[in-house]
Amino acid sequence: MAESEQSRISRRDFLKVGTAGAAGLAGGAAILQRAGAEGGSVEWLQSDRQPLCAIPLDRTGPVPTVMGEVDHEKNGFDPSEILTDFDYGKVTTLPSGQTLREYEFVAIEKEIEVAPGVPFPAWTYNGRIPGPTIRCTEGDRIRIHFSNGTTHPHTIHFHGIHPYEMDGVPGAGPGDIDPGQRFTYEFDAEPFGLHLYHCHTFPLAKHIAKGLYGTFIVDPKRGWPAADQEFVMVQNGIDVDFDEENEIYAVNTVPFHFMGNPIPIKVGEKVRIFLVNILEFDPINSFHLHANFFHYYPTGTSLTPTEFTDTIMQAQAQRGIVEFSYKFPGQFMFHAHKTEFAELGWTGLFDVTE
Ligand SMILES: [Cu+2]
Repeated sequence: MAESEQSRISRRDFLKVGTAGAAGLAGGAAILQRAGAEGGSVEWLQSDRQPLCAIPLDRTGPVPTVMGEVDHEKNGFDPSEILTDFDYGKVTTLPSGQTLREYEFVAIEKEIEVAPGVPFPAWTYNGRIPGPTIRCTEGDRIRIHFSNGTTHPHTIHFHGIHPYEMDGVPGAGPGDIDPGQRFTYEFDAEPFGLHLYHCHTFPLAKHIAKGLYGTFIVDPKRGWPAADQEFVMVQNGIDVDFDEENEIYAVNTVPFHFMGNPIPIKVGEKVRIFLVNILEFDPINSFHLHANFFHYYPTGTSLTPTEFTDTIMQAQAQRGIVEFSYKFPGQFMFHAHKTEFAELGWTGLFDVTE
């Protein structure tokens, strides 16, 4: 093994710490144990390469989880609120009768507490990861006033159908939007479905991994079939120590958030999840629902599901609509069935009650 490889602490070393102990770690990760608040063992995964990377894990329950909560208020967003935080923009009507939705987007450099005690120097749209969930109807005119308040060039590249100069890539239209500059992206929302947007400045992986992405929902003209609850879940990960591997995985950024904060639903309610995968550095992600099956609509571009299953996978930028209802009450897990990701944060619970 090359010296440089020996001195690296991979995410797999993080995983090993919890099972085999620290003795065999090549990279110098240390495990510190102390008594947990409720008598259990708490492990602090600590890398001596990046001293800030210490994640307190509680393995006393049936599944590992993070101890404590991040400061959602200071972060400026809460993963639970992102579930239902649909942004319909400032709505007016154009002379043609077309609905116009306007949004203000600002790229902001901001430190985000991605896990308790773990700061991450993020690049964000409007101070949050993921950025605002844009929600509109097929055929609406979308106008995004974008300001770059950071020290690096950025863009917004939307998935969807739009003119070349609105594609948000270097060389097209205004290309990179430089620090302090402003540009308005404008296009008609099509096709209906579940889409996303992200920065497309190079190096692309870095600009995405730092946090510049969000969900873009285009409702069909006649709407979706009725649902009792709708949730946005953005599958992502955080490369805490900048080694181009993720150390933690999540939906809506904070690992294990929905273990400590289960999502309440009722038996028989129809639940719709807008599920997006923006995970950088890993080729695939996946979603598995416990004790249930769901209908899956890839990209949300058809009202007819392609699958009735309990597990789907998504490559980066793939997304789809997941619909189900629960037959029995209980606390049911949902998680990546890439189980390594599940144990590094991509695990949550639905709290299903009568
Ligand atoms: Cu960027």
